[in-house]
Amino acid sequence: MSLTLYYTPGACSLSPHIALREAGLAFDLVKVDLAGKKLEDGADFFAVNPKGYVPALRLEDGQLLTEGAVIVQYVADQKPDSKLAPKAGSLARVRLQEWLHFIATELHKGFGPINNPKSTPELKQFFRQRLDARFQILAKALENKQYLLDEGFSVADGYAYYTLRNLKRLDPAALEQSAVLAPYFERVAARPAVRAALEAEGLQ
Ligand SMILES: N[C@@H](CCC(=O)N[C@@H](CS)C(=O)NCC(=O)O)C(=O)O
Repeated sequence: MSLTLYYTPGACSLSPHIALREAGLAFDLVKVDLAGKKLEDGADFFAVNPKGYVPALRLEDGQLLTEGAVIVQYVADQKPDSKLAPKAGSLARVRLQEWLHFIATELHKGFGPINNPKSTPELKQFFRQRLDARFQILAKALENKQYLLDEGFSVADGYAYYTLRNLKRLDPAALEQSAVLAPYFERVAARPAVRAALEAEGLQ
């Protein structure tokens, strides 16, 4: 059995999708309709992943791995030569985990209350300002740097790229006007593995 990534086009499953392609691993893609919780063949997605969300990665032994920030580290560790993550147990690895956790909890999940139709305009404004401040932290870290880790492109950059796509959709000017985040976004987007992932998901 080969690796299988359960994904939804443009969702946060794009991050492990990028990691799988950057690592050069063989894998299958299975599309999930998140609204209907169904696979393309009509199968119940909850039967695959009881959590009901993407990403989920079926491993070669049949186990299911969930949580994007963890899946990308598993993928990186399958191909250490691809240098998508520093060695497990090193402080550099903990720094990567620090970024992945920040991206997951502050950037990725920071969009939820802004996009939630039940949020009042005041709440949306509060969460929008907070999210902008969090993206400033990302921008500050990327000043004079190509990628988040000194070692070069890592799985954290693939995940950060996904959150910047969300920012671009929410407020294109916020990304375009950032002298740091705009070129970083283009730099990641130009990577062959990222372009291949976007094309496979039918995205631009
Ligand atoms: N804790 C999960 C959250 C993943 C997540 O938010 N997935 C979204 C797509 S970006 C989803 O599938 N949402 C559907 C739902 O929650 O029902 C992770 O970090 O991987």
